Amino acid sequence: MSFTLAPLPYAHEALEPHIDAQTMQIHHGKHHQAYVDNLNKAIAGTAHENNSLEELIQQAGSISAAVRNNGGGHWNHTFFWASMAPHAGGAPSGKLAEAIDSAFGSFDAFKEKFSQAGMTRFGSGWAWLIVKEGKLEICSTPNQDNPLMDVAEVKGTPILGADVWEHAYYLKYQNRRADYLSAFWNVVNWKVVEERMNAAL
Ligand code: MN3
Repeated sequence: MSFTLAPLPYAHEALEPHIDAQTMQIHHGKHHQAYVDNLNKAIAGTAHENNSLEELIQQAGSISAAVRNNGGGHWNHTFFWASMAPHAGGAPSGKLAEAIDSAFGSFDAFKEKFSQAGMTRFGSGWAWLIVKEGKLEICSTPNQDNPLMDVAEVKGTPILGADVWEHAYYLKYQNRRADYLSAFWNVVNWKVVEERMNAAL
């Protein structure tokens, strides 16, 4: 089986001014496309050729670095695009808002802790909100790893992820990762995050 890159669920410029169109074009059309192409190359003719993406991710510790990095890259970015939307952001509501308050004290405290996870991830990686044993937790991963991987330090089901690789923000924010992470809150699709939480519980 070979993997393909799905189109973005919105226009490249749809997340302006928070995430600029050129960053979206390069991030989706070049970076994500490269993960898909390199994943296909890495599994071609191997025992993993017929694995689903989830199957590959779950055995990240025992597959090649090329499959781990590019399979993770494909999964993480597909998840990331769907985590954002135009005219989104603001604060979550309903059951998700209650779960966030109960796990972190308040929405503001949650945002601070999540941003902190992104800020303190040295080099390239991801910040995550996950469901772990029925509760919400925040963690981060290096490179293109994610909390579904057998190698993850903190394992759980991701419901929100922020890409903190420089390629995700450098054109608009240069080295200001904190500014990018604070703009991210304007485009989070809380409806999707809540659906993921409900599915994981
Ligand atoms: Mn990226």
